[in-house]
Amino acid sequence: MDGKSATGVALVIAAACFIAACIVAACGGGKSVSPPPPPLTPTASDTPAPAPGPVANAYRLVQTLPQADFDRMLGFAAIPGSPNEAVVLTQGGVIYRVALDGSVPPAVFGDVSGLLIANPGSEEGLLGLAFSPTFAGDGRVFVDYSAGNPRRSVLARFRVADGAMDMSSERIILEVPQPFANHIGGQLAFGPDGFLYWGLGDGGSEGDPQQNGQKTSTLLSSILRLDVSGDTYAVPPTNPFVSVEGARPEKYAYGLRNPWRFSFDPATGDLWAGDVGQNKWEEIDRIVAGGNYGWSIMEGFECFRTTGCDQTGLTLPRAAYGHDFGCSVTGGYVYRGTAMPELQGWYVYGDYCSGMIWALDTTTNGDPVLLAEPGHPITSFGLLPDREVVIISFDKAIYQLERAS
Ligand SMILES: [Ca+2]
Repeated sequence: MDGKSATGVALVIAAACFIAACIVAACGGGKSVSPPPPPLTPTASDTPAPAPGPVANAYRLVQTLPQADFDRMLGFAAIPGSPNEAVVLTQGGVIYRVALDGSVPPAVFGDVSGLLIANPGSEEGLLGLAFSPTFAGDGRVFVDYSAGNPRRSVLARFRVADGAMDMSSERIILEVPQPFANHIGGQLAFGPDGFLYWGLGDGGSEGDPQQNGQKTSTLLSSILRLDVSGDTYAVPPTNPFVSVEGARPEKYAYGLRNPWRFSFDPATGDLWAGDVGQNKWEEIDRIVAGGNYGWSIMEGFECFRTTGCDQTGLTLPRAAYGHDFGCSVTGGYVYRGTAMPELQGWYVYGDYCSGMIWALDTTTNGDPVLLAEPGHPITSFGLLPDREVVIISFDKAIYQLERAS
């Protein structure tokens, strides 16, 4: 997809269908919800923020790492122990190794394209990667990809040797059937507890037809937490559902529609996710153990079900925005860099369809602040070794935020 062509509204919506979990929502719809929409930031309180924070619309994006100009980039990870190197993920399955100072040309780090489902849907492919927290010792890297026959999400481990993934070293850790080709999830991240967190959407189609959102018996609609320090995986005994009859013990949190991108605050270890909405609301959630984030009873702060909207036990979003501001949230990172101190402790995120970028203060209940609206189709965010944030886009470029004046 040529990002430059994606400036028209129709093309932006069409582009959204490549990755956005609101694909069916954007192109189909038909659901109606009777209650009036809540305000865009219903969690806003009258408590003033203790710090000045960012000034609205005072930022711009500048391209960085221009050597990373690959088709369909959707992930970025600094290589542990290599302060000048990162990997860039492409949906088609090739993972590139990139020198941050541009001193050497990019090289192929790994290639799972031959493992992917034939004729993948627009949301399928290589979708996530995480380096082992003990990478220097074990050389392990974990990836999520979409496989076929039957359609499924695969969590696999590879060994890195001589600067690249040994593709013959694949070890399948866990596979999850995917009934449809959308709402795949795919994010992988290690928490400060050393466990691997894996995001999975509701199984797809539209409106949660299998009602996976509220099932504790499925691995879908969840963020899983796995101990992958051994040869395969084990369930951490402290996982919240290990003692719940009929529940999958791998689940860490659920009621998520498509937690496409999530991350841990590098300072506090808190887990923040962007959960992609259906027809109306995109949400930011602070994920806690055992949390039920409401889908498909709720979409954002609003009832999605027209009957039986029992909100007992549900955790509502930290923030939500309506589809007049986008159509598919891309979760980012809590800023812990130094270049923009006013953003310290603010969660930076964006929208794939509108290209808008916001930040919200993780220490208050204040309103999100619009940082910039450059219009790029943002697929992911990443962290440089110095914790500065990069923004990954389907227009074949990587960007960084900077103050416009
Ligand atoms: Ca929710």
